[in-house]
Amino acid sequence: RRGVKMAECFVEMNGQALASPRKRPRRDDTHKVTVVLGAQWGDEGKGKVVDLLAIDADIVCRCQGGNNAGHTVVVDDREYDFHLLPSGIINPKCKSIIGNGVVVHLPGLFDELQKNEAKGLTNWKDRLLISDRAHIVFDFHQQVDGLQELEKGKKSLGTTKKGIGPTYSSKATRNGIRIADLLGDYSQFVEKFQGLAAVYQRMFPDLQVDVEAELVRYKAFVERIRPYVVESVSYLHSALWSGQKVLVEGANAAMLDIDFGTYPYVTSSNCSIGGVCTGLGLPPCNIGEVIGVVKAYTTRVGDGPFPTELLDATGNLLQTRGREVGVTTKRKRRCGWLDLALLQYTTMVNGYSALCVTKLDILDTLAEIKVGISYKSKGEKLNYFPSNTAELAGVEVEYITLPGWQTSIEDVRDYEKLPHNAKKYIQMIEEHIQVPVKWIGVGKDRESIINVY
Ligand code: 2SA
Ligand code: GDP
Ligand code: MG
Repeated sequence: RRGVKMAECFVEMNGQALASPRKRPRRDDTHKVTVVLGAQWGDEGKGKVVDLLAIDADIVCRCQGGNNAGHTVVVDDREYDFHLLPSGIINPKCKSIIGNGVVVHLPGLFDELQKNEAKGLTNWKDRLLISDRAHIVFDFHQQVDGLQELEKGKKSLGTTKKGIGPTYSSKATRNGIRIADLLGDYSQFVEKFQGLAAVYQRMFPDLQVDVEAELVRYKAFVERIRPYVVESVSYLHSALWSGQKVLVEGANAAMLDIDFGTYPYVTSSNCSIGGVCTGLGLPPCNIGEVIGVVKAYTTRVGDGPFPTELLDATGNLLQTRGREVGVTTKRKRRCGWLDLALLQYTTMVNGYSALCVTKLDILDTLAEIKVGISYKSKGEKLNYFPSNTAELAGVEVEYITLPGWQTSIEDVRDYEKLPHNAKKYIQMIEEHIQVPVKWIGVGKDRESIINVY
């Protein structure tokens, strides 16, 4: 059939050509979504990048995670922090979808809406959509998260205690409760809730759940959320077919991915590209641009190995200049040099088509900047990213040292006007990773960004 156009193709039966040509049904591989993913341990500035790209989008979707995430958008000196809501919600033209892969704490969602309304968020009621397949995070999931951390003692993961792990556990155990269950026959919801609460009470005798009070509370949520709930797979696909532009906002980041991250010091969802497909019901052929958001240095909040961590004055300087504090928990973030061995690994997993390097301005004052480029273990250079926590914790990092630029780049908007050494820093990333840097963040505000090409 090579060389024969599809439309001219004849269907053959028993070796005989049929008289009429037919149009073959075709796969929707033309309407592609743009994806924004964290390329390190989170807090790279995904919120800001999503806000920038939302200008051209009709729909912005979250596909995984819950209100453990904290995404910041700064507009006209007003700082918005989003946890469950896609950051695109502040664009009054964008619809926002909370996809099936997200875990939703309903009281948290309504608090977040109220707080952002007070800051100026408007007409969200016409634009917010929640998948009926999304799982519900109950307060007891959050309490269990705290109890599990307590039990682990020194080996705790440093979770946000938002109930993310326990809710995804319920989902995998198949006794989780979805939005569709809440909106269906209430007596069945009651049964499921009682069953789930009883399971956790058996596992954690100290857990206090006032089942009756919770059921009254959730009954009130039924009509509050009903207007926003959709079967999001059909909704999204018909939007794509009708030519709408869809942006996907990854939460957390590749190194926190349950499969590819620094397990067990990870979150409980797939925060890499696969989570986009499973968390929204999108086939890989509909994935278009994949933008990796990379902080110009590295941060991590919570426990777990961090090969380029700086436990010295430079680490403190990055933490204070970068205002590296958790958006959800207010914990100080650990800081260190940029790690290209790590970035190479997440590039393999996510297949970035472009990078956005954020917070380059935070490096402005440094005379010299180090960058980790490879790992050695037992004297041998590694050609893979260690899966074993102890091996990763024990690697020796090989660094290169680059000269700093020691001048403020905050007001630069044109790539050519960046200091020579700042351009060298960006070029060095491109050369190592072999992915173009399309944007460079030079400040926290919406307009503090350089569009490189
Ligand atoms: P969890 O709560 O079960 O998802 O925690 C498991 C690990 O995942 C990390 N994690 C995060 N890391 C960076 N940023 C996150 N969001 C907040 C922010 C964090 C905060 O934007 O600053 O406020 O502390 C986030 N969410 C989860 C977590 O630290 C654990 O290591
Ligand atoms: P996210 O979780 O990836 O959305 O990132 P967070 O919002 O948790 O953390 C990123 C922080 O850096 C926020 O306080 C942003 O306002 C800020 N930020 C983002 N990009 C830049 C940048 O280019 N320069 C500076 N100075 N701050 C930035
Ligand atoms: Mg964050």
